[in-house]
Amino acid sequence: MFMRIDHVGIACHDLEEKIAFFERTFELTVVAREVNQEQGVKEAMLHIADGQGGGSYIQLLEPLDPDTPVGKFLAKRGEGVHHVAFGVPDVAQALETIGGRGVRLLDEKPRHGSMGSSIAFLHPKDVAGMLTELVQAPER
Ligand code: MC0
Repeated sequence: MFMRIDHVGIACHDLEEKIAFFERTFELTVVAREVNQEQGVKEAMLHIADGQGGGSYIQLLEPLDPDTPVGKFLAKRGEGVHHVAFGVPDVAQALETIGGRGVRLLDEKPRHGSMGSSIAFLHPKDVAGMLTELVQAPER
């Protein structure tokens, strides 16, 4: 079902400061930036490698507001790994299969994600405490 780790999402207070840190320290490059109002984030994708069905990235996330998923996470836990996203061939199909196995779906239908992807989240309490995202990369 999973083809690759698409990205690791990291919650941070100051996006520009963390981009500079990741570029300087790990020699990574920002390949996309986006404001996603629906998800309440300002984000940047830093490319790591190309994999099956798409790339893999570090995703830096700054909340647009304290009352958003990432804003609440930062207030409760501070900066750190917010979620892990796995590349799948078909998000809608994966949701149906995984939901049928008893995992709570935070999204019943795919939503808009980074770089034109379709995404959906699974409840962390049903996945060993890990907020899990499914990602279908756009057709090329
Ligand atoms: C909350 N919890 C987490 C967590 N966030 N556990 C692991 N990882 C996280 N990131 C835990 C809390 O500690 C708490 O456990 C329980 O889940 C309920 O959390 P809450 O603080 O009461 O907050 P809720 O219930 O309002 O929301 C949590 C939930 C929410 C995961 C359902 O954040 C959500 O729907 N997230 C999916 C959307 C999202 O995260 N969007 C932002 C990234 P205890 O034990 O304390 O009860 S958007 C994105 O990344 C896009 C742009 C993309 O990739 O393309």
